[in-house]
Amino acid sequence: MALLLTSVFKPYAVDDDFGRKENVMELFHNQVTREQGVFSLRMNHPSAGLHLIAENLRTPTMVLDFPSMSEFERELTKGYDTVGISFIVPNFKKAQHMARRVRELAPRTRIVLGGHGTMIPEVERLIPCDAVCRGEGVGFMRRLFGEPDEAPIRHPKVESAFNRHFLGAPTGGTSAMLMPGNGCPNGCDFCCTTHFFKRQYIPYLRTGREVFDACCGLEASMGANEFFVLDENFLKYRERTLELLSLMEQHGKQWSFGLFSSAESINQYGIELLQRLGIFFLWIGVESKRHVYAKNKGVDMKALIQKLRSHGIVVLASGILFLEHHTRENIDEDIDYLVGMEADFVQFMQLGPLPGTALYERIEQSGRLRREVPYEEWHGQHRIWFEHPAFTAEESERWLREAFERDYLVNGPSMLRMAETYLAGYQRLAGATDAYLGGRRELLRRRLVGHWPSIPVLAALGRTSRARQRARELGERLERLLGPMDAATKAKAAVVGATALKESLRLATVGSVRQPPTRWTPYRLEPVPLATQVRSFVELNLVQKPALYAKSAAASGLGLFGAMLRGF
Ligand code: B12
Ligand code: SF4
Repeated sequence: MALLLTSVFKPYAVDDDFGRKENVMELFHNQVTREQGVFSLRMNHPSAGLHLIAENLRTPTMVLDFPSMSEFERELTKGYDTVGISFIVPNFKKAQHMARRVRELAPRTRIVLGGHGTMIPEVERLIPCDAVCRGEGVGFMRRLFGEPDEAPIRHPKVESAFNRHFLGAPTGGTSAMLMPGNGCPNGCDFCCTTHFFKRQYIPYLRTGREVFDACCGLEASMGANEFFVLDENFLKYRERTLELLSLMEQHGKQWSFGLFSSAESINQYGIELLQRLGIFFLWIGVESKRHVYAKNKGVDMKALIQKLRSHGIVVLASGILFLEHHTRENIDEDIDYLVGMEADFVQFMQLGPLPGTALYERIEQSGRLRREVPYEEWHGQHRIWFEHPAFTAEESERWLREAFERDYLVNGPSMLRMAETYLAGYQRLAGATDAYLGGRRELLRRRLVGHWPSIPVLAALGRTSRARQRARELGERLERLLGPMDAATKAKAAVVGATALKESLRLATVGSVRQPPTRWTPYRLEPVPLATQVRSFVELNLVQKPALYAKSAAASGLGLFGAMLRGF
C-alpha cells in the first residue's frame, strides 16, 4: 500500500487553460516585491502541509512537489493505491485535471483532496474524488489509513525555501520550516485560515519544550539555525514563547525566526525579549487605517514597526485594498498609510471573498460575487472578483500596481531597507548587557556582511536617485563600522553586478517567469533513481523553460531574440 501526495502541476504563472500569469508560485515576487524589478526576491517554498502529513503516517508515501503533468502521470504508473492532491482555490482547474487523469490512467486509485481549495462549494461534484479533507490533514489521513490518530506529531525536515535568487545570482542559507500549529482563533472576516480551521488553533508543538526539541532536531539533521515559522499567529501563545526562549538561553542556542504575528500578540512582549528570541523577520497584518480589525485596536502601527526596525527586526506590513468602504477618494489614505509605515516590505492584497470565509458569505448573499470569473483568477493580485461599489475589476488592477510602485518609489528596494534595519539593530546592540544578546549582535553583523556585495549594485542600479544615494551612504557606514571591503567581498560585488545586468536583460526580454524544479521526497520508500531526476532537469531546462521563454518573449514583442539571450 503506498500513497502519493502531490502539489498541483507546473508551469505556474503563465496564461494557459489552467492558470494565469499573475498567479506566481513565489511569496515575495507574487505579492510583495513584485514591482521591484531586478531587486525582487526570488524563491520557492516546498508544500509544507504534504511533508507534515507524510512524516506522520506509517504508510509508505511519496511527496511530489511541483511536478510537470507528464511527471505526475509517470509517477502514477508506479502503482499508488491512493493519491492526495493539495490545492488552493486559484489552482482548482489544475487539481481537477489531475484528478481526471488519475481516473483515466489509474482507475482503481483512490483520490483524496485537501487544502484550502476544498472549500469550493460542491467540490466533490466538480472534481473526481473519493474523500475530501476540509481542515487538518494529519489526523484525517491517519484515520483514512486506519493508523493511530493520537500518536505524537513528528516534525518533518523540510527546508523553508529553495531556488533562491537575488539580483540574478543564487543565494545560499540553510533555513528550515517550522510548523508549530495551524489556524487562528481571531476570526477576521476575510481570513481563510481562521475559517478553514474553524476558528481554532490546532497545535502540533504545544509547549516551548516541544518547539525547542523540534528546532534541535532540525538543527541536528539539516544544520539549520534559522527557521521560517508557518503558524498564523505564533506569538499569540505567550507561555510557549517564553518557555522556548528560556530553553534557548539555557542551552546557548542563537537561533533566528521568521514569523507571522498580529500586533496584539507582538505587544505582549518587550522589544528586548523579541531581540533575544532572535526574530529576524516579522509579518504583521496592518490591513487598513480606517477599518481597524480587533487585533489592531489601540496599536500605533507606525511606532510599533519603527521600533522593531530600529532593533534589527525586519518587518513586512500587509494591507488590504478594495475593502468595502474604499472609494476613489479614500483608498489613497490606506495606500499612503501602508507606504508611510516605512516597513522593509509591504504587501498589498486585494480584498478577496474566498469560500468558507464570513466575507464570502456576505458578498455572496448580497449577490455581488462575480461567478463568471473563473477560479484561477481568484487570487488577489490581479483583479477583484466581486462587484465593488467604487471600483471596476480593471481599475482594481491598475490601483494595485500603482500601490506597489508607490511603495517602491518612496521607500526604495526592500533589500536596501532590510540592510538598513540590520545596521540599526547592530548599532543598537553595541551596548548589549549580556553575552546572549551580544550573540544576537554578531548574527546581525553576519547578515550585514552577507548583504554587503549587493550594496554597490543597489547604489548603481537603484531606480531613484534617492535610493542610489541611500545605498551609497549605507556602504560608507558599513565601511566605517566593519572596516574596508575585503577583496573577496569586492569580487562578489563584481559578480553580483554582472548577474544583475544579465537578470535585467532577462526581465526586459522574456519577463520574470521562472519555474521551480520538481522534487521527489520519499517517506518510507526507496530513493528516487538519479535517472528520473536527470530527466526532470533536462525536461525543465531544455524543453519547458525555452518554450515558456519563447512564448513570453514573443508576447513582449521581442521574439526569439530574448529567448536566445536567456541561453547565455
Ligand atoms: C506557504 C504559502 C504559500 C507558498 C506555497 C508554497 C507551495 N509549495 O505551495 C507560496 C508563497 C508560493 C504561496 C503562494 C500563493 N498563495 Co499561499 N499560502 C501559504 C501559507 C502562508 C502557508 C501554507 C502552509 O504551508 N501552511 C502550513 C501547512 C501545515 O498547512 P496547510 O497547507 O493548510 O496544510 C494542512 C491542511 O490544509 C491539510 N492539507 C493540505 N493539503 C492537503 C492535501 C491532502 C491530500 C490532505 C488530506 C490534506 C491537506 O493538511 C495540512 C496539515 O493539517 C498559507 C496561509 C496559511 N497560514 O496557511 C497561504 C495560502 C494557502 N495561500 C493562499 C493564496 C491565495 C496564495 C496565492 C494565490 C497568493 C495570494 N494571493 O495569497 C499564491 C498562489 C501560488 C500558486 N501559483 O499556486 C491562500 C489560499 C486561499 C484559498 N482559500 O485558496 C492562503 C490560505 C493565504 C490566504 N490568502 O489566506 N502560498
Ligand atoms: S489575526 Fe491574522 S491569522 Fe488571525 S484571523 Fe486575523 S488575519 Fe487571520
